[in-house]
Amino acid sequence: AATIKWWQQAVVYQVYPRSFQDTNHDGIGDLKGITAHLDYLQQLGVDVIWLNPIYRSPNDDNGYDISDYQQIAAEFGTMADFDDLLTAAHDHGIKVIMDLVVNHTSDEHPWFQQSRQSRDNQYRDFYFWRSGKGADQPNNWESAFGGSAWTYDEQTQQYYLHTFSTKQPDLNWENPALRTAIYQMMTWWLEKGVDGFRMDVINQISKLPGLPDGPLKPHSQYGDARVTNGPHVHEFLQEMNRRVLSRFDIMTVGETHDVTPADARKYAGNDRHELDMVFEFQHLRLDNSQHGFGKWSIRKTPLVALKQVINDWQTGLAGQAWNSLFWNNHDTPRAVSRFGDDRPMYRVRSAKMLATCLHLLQGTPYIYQGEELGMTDAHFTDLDSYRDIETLNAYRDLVTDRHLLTHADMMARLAASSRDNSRTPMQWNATENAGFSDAQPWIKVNPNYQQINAEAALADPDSVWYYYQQLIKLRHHYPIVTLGTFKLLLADDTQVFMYERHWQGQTWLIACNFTSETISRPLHQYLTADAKCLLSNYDDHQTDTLRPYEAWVYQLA
Ligand code: ISL
Ligand code: CA
Repeated sequence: AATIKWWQQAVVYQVYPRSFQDTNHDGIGDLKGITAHLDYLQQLGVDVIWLNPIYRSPNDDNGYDISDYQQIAAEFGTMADFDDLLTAAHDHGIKVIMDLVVNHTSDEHPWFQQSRQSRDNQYRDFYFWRSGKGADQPNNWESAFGGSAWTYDEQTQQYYLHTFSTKQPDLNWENPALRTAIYQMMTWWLEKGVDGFRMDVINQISKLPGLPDGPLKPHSQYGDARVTNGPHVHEFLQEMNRRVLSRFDIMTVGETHDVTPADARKYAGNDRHELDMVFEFQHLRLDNSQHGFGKWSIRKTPLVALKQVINDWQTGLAGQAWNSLFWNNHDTPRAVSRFGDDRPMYRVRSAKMLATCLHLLQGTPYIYQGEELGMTDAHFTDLDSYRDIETLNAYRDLVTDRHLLTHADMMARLAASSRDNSRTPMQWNATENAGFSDAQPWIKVNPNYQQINAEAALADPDSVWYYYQQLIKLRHHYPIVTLGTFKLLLADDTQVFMYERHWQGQTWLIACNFTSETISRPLHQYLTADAKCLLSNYDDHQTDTLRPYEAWVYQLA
C-alpha cells in the first residue's frame, strides 16, 4: 500500500501578509498579526500556511521584487518576529512554507547593484545583459506587466532582461555561481526550520540560449521554450533537489503558469526528484484566453471545459505525480465571485458548493485567506482604489496611451479581473476597517465586511467557515479523499459537476450544481440504497433534484 506523505493529506492556507492583520497601526498587515491568529487557523484545521513574500523589498510588485532574501521587510516586522511566528505555528501543529522568488530579484538587490557597475563585474553574469540591435532592444520580448522586457542602463550601455517589471531583473540560472548562491540562501531558511517553499514562476528559470525573437510575450505562449519550460529547467530543479531539497522533510510547490499534465509529470513526477507538486493555471484561463484583451476579457467559465481540464489533471497525474487544488490566490479574482455567485442570496451556498467540488478532488487543497468566509471581489469603481502594478500598467496602456478601451469599459474589466480583487484586507469583524487595522489600510476594505467577517462566521453554525472545517476533517479522517482515484460523470452536462472517488472497494459520489437554477437529473441511479450523505450545503436531500448551487457528498459503500 502506498504510504501517504504528510503534504498529500495536508490543507494549505495562503496568507497574504500585507492584508491579514495589522498590529502596529500603520495600515499594513504584519508578522505579529499572523501569529495573533494562529488559534483561528488551528481551529479551522489547516496544516500548513504559505506566506506570500515577507522579505525586504521596495514593493514595486508587493514583495515579488526582493532586495534582500535574508531580511524581513521592515513593515512586516523583524527576524525575531519571524522566529516567534515559526515557533508559535509549530506549537499549533501548523507548518510554514515560504514564497521563494528566484526567477528575478529587485533591481535594488546588491547582486544587481554590483552587476550594473561594469561589464566585467563579478556579478554581471548573475543577470541577462545584452547590447541592442542597432537602436533596438536585444529582442522583441514584452514584459508580463506591459512594455518591453528590456531596460537600457546608461552606466554600461547595455540592456537588462526583465520578464516582469523594470524593477524585477531576471536572474541567469546558466551561471553556476548564481545557483550556488540561491541554494545557500534556501538552505539557510530550511535550517531555520521552515517547512518548504512555494516557488514563484519557477518554470521560467531556463531561457532559450540566444534569446531569439518570436511572439511578443514569451511567458504567456504555452509551449514557448524561450522563457517557459526552457531547455535546462529540469536539470536545474534536479540539482536544487539534490543539493538542497532532498536533505529536508519539506514540501515544495512550483508556480508554473503554462503547463500541461505531461509537463507536471516532469516537474512533480514521483521518481523525478524535482518538486512535490505544481500550481497549474489551465482551469483559471477558461474565462479569458479566447479574447482580444487576454486576461482583461470577461466571460463566464464554461462548465464543460472546466470539468474537462480538471479531469485531464486528475487522471493525468494519478499514481504518477501530485495535484495542487485551488480556485483563487493573490493574483486572481475571488472564487465565489468568479465561479460561484456573490449576490447575497447565493453567496454562502455557492461558496460551499465550490469548496465541496475542490476539496474532494485528489491533491492538496489551498485556501486563500478569506475564502473560508466566502469573501468577495472588491469590485472597485474608481481607479484611485487600485494599487497593483499590473492593473495600473494595463489601464495606462489600454486607455491612456493606446485608446483601445474607454475608461468605463476598462473599469468594468478591472472590477472583474484585477489582482486587487483578492488583496483587500481580511475581514475579521464588523468594527472599523473590519478589525484589520485601526489606521487607514494600504488598500480599501471591502464595504461588505459588516456582513461578511470571521466573527460573524464563527457565531453562525451554517457559515461557510464551519463548512470548510468539516471538509478539512473529512480529508483528515478518510484516506479515500487523499488516495482515491477520480472518475468524472456526466462530462457533457453544462450545469452539474459530478464525480466519483474509488479506493479499496469504497466509492464516494460528489455532485455540485454550478447554477442558480433548480435542475432535475436522474441521480438516484448512481446511488445505492444504503448510501450515506456525509456532507451537503442543504439540510435535506432529494437526490433527483439539485437546488441552486446544491452540493452533496455520498458514501456509497
Ligand atoms: O498575475 C498574473 C496575471 O494576472 C500571472 O500571470 C502572474 O504574473 C504569474 O502567475 C506569475 O505570478 C507570480 O510572479 C509574479 C508576481 O507578480 C505574482 O504575484 C506571483 O504570484 C512576479 O513575481
Ligand atoms: Ca503593520
